[in-house]
Order: sequence, then C-alpha cells, then structure tokens
Amino acid sequence: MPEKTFKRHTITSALPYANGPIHIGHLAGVYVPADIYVRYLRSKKEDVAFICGSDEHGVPITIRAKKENVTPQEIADKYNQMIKESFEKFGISFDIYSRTTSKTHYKTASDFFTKLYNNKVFREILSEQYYDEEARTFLADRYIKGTCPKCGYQEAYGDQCENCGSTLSPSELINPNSMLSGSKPVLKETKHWYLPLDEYEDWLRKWILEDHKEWKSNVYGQCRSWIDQGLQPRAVTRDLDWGVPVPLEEAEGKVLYVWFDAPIGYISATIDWANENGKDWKDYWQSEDTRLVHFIGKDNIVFHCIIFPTMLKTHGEFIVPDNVPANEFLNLEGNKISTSRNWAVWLHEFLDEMPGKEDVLRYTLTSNAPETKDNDFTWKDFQAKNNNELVAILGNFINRAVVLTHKYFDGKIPERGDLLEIDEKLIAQLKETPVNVSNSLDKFKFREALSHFIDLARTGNKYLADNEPWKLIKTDEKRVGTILNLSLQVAANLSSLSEIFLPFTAKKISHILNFNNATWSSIGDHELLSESHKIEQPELLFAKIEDDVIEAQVQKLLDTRKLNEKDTKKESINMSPAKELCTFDEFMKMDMRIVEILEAEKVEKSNKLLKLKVDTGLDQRTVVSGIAKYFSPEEVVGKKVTMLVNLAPRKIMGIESQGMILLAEDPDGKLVFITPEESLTNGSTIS
Ligand code: B3M
Ligand code: ZN
Repeated sequence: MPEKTFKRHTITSALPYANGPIHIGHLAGVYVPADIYVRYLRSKKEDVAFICGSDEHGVPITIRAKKENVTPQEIADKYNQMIKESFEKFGISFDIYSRTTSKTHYKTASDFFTKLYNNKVFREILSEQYYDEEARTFLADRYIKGTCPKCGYQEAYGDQCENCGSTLSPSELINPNSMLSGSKPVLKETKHWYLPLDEYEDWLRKWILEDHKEWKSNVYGQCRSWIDQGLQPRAVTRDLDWGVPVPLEEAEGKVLYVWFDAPIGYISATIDWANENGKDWKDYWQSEDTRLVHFIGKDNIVFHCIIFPTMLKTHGEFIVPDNVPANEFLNLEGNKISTSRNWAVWLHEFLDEMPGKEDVLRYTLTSNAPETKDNDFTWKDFQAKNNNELVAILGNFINRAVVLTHKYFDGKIPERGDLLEIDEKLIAQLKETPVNVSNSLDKFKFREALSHFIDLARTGNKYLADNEPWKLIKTDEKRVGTILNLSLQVAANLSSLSEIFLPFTAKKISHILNFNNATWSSIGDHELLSESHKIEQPELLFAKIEDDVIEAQVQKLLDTRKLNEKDTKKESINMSPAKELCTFDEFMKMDMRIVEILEAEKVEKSNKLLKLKVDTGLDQRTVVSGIAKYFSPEEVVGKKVTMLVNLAPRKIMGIESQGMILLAEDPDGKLVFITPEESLTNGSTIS
C-alpha cells in the first residue's frame, strides 16, 4: 500500500481531569512527546492543530467538590487554571487549551449525541442500578463502597478496588453502602443509551488489526485483546447531575457519560480555535487528507482506539485516528505514582522549587520515556542527565565554541579553509542527524530521537577536544578558523533542533548565536551561519545540580512515605468499641490489687500462656496469663503489676488460674502491664 500523504494534522493530547494538579507522569507519558511531535511538524512547516483542554466532568470532580464543600465548577475552575499554567511554563505549545464546560462544548457534545440518536445507533437498555433512598439519587459507581470480592479490602469502590487493582462493578461488592448517606443502596430500574460496540467488532478488527499494524505494539496488543475478548455495548449516559445533559425529553436528570463527552472535547476545542484563527474546523476533523493522532497514556487506550473511533464512525462525517501512540506509565523512585498517596512530583511544585530547569525535566523525561514499558524516574538520574549530558556535553560544547570565537576572532564567524577528513566526518554526521531524528519521530520513538540530538552535541564536543584549537592557535590560525566555523555551524543546528526538544534552551542558544533557528528543511546544513556574522556573548545554558538539591527532593519523598505509613496505620486501627455502662456497685465488686510476680514458666504445649506465681499481699497463688508471645518468663519475674484478684478461679490448660493479670492493649495489639508509678506494698488496692 503506498503511504498516504496528508495535508494537515490534528494532534490531540489527553484532556487532564480538572480535579487535581498534574505530575511528571502526565508530562512524560503524554504532553512532552505530543509537544515534541508537534514542534517537529511545525518545523517541517506542516499545517497542524495541537489540541488540549481540561476534562471537567466525571464523578471524581463531584466527590472532590463535596469534600471541599464547593461546586464542581469551582473545582474545575481552580485546576483548569493551575494545569494550564503548568503546561505553559513547561513550553507545551498547544494551539488551544480549552475546557469541557465551555458553551461550544455543551453544544458540540449534545449535537453529537443527537446525531447518533437520529442515526439510530444507540440501544436503549433498562437496567437495575444502585439508588440511595436517603439522598434520593442514583449512585455512580464511585459513590458506592464495599468489600472487594477478590481481595477482601473493605474500602473498595464500585468500579475499582484500589487495593488489588481489580476492575469491579457495584453489584460485585460485598456489603455495598452509599458514600452519600452511608445507607445501604437499593436496586432500582433506570434507562440508558448504549453504544453497541459489539456491532462494530468486524469493522474495528479490520480497521485496527489489519490496517494499522504499524501502531505501537503496546497499543496494538491491547486493542487486539479487547477485540478478541468480545466487545460489549457501553452506556454513554449516566444518572448524575454534573455533565452535559442528555438532549432527550425522556432523559431528565441524566447526563452524558464523561468518557462520551470528553473526546468530543477535542472537536469543541478545535471549533473554538478555528473560529479564533480564521480556519474551518471541519478541515481538521472531516477531511480525509487530515491525519488525526491522539497522544494518551495506556489507561486511555480503549477509549481512544475503540470507543471514540466507533462514535466518530457512527456519526458518519468524521475521520478516525491514524495513530494513537500511547505510552506506558512512569514510576517514581521505584513506586507507582499515586495522587491519593501524594507519591508524585507535581509540576507546580517543581516549577517553584527548580526554577529555570524546565528543559532539564523535559530532557530527563524524554530520555527515559515509558515508551514500550513502564519506566522509573529517580532524582539521581535527573541529576546525572543534567550534569553529565546537558552541562558536560551540550552546554560545554556551545560554550567552548562561543568563548573561543570571541577570544580569537572577536566574536565573528571565522572563514573556513580546506576541509580535513575529521571535518568531513563531522559534516556527514551533521547531515545524518535530521534524517535519523526524523525517522525516529515518525515512529514516535522520542527517546531515540533525543539520543540522535545529544549524539550530535557529543560529536561536536569531541571534535573540539580532538582538534585542540586552543593549542593550534599559536601555529595555525586559519585551521582554528575552520574548526570554530564548523563547530558554530553544529551549534546553530543544535539550536534549531532544540526548538523541538528543549524550547527554552533553543531560545538561549539562538540568542547567543544571534541567529533565527532554522526550520526542518535547513537542519543538517553546515552553512547556517555566514562568515563574519557576529555572535553574542556566552550565557549559562545549564548549571550543575549539586547533591544537596537532589537530597532535599529525595527527603521530601521520604517524608511523604512516612506520612503515608502513618496514615495506613491509622486506617487499620481497630479501636475496640466502648462497652456498656456499669454501675458503681458493679465496679466496686472488683478487687484489683498490685501484686508481684515471683515465678514464671511457660505452659507446656501452649505458645500463648505463662504460668505465674504471684504475691497478692493476701497469699501467694497461681495465675495463668496469655502473655507468652509478648514476654519471656525471665522478663516478668519481679514485676509489680495489676491483678483482678477476686475473679472466680478457672481451669486453663489443666491449671487452675486464680485471678487475672490486667494489661493494657493499644489498637495495634501492643500489650503492656499496668504498673504503679512508684513501688507499692504487695496487695495495695486499686479503686
Ligand atoms: N481525563 C483521563 C485521564 O486524564 C481523561 C482523559 C480524557 S481524554 C478525552 O487519564
Ligand atoms: Zn481488591
């Protein structure tokens, strides 16, 4: 099949939920690769729309709103602003960052549903769903908690158990209860509209499994397993009061399912962008010569490869994605990033704590991107990438070329003389670099693309070191001119390539070289800077990151871990319930005294019991106590402890126990004796 040529590109990246800030995992998996790709297309002068925005519906936002006692819109406003700002500060160059609560979106999503409804796409299905009779509302899966049938965790949600990771449906939960009122929900009949994915299985099979074998193997594999397992109709409406209302009279109180409206958000955003920029949005969504690409994380694959394409297809007027380069997940210091456990590097915090290091993070996340498998971010690696690559290679190379040019040629690009083999080699690698970068980027291999970029800087650095112009200058100024000329040509190319990977650095180098970065067709050229062109003074591109900076970040995570451990303990506390009231007379019946343990030995065939001989002040007697797991016989001899001396004698393991030693037990099960603060005569009473 001849490769299809496209006239324009619609590049989307997953719409972040506006219910919390975003972290490095998001950046690494979705936004940095998407941004690199778009910058690459722009450099090639392609027509591209880079679309994103906040996903502002869905139950998690309503839960957060309830918790904070504000409206869902207020939550969405807050995080939309925050996320948008983080993206801007990291140089993620969206053409528009929209929101799914925009007017345009409500209309677009609503019209989309209506079109599918009119096309008779939906199946209407009555089903029984959990209803909270006290709160008088149907319950979203997330609003139901109960015991996980798979692992027994008592706090599992109706859609997922966060302990074992199983996907659940509310009806599977043991002892479900409503998070709204705490009451036991009842099943009640409700009607919903379903997208019959099962009817499109053949089409999906051909479209993905036959026609898109080039998709990344992790994406292709997931699609195949979804399709092979057999697709089920999916409800696209919900009983909820936050979302785009279902545009049907009989659907009062129902909204579009967040995963139905969110991808339509890409279209709504494009409409707004096109209107503001004198374009026709339809070109970007309905024209066969447009290439639609969705950048997402792996948890969104089914929605972007199966559900949304089916929606687009059944609508009838839309193109479907040409590729969905989903990434796997980024872990942090060996553990899964977790929002609820605060195990993350939040972008807004990074920006505060590491100002000016946006490109360092972009670089680290790209060189370590979770492209084919989950990957790990560590602060040590962040430091190493900065110190050993950005400082020692890229920064050092540019700086040396610039400093030497000022020193020997008054800041003017020197003339180039005859070329030696070593020069030709450099020129050859320079030429090859954009070809290699291009090949990698076309396959969405961002790590590989970045390695071609840094390799060029590495070669440049080595070229200077091998040629030693600082020595040659004494004997052969002309030769030094050639060396520096070529070095600066490489620098200008690195600057232009940086536009794609490291936009802030690109600006800096371009300023130092006093040069407008080249676009793709000129990258690889060794005559970007003309002779006697004047360059500016050097400025610092990357600063070394010292150990203490990294240690502080690691410490921050360790503190988080400690807090988490405490929380986990708190959660698992099983404080014993309060007992019934007793009367004063009942209490006074108990004869409690301070006694001394005289002897102690293990009870045979029991690992729990110690046989004690105690002095009660009244007599010496035998008591059997279940403390062997906590105390050894030697430890307890000589201790003054509290005992209920008038407990009726009982036989325990064949031994008559005449009383009971009292112990205090904390919620974690730790046992301690109750000992008088000062030594008292045996037999002292307690009242
Ligand atoms: N908000 C899920 C996520 O952030 C979702 C993506 C929507 S893309 C249309 O993982
Ligand atoms: Zn579970």
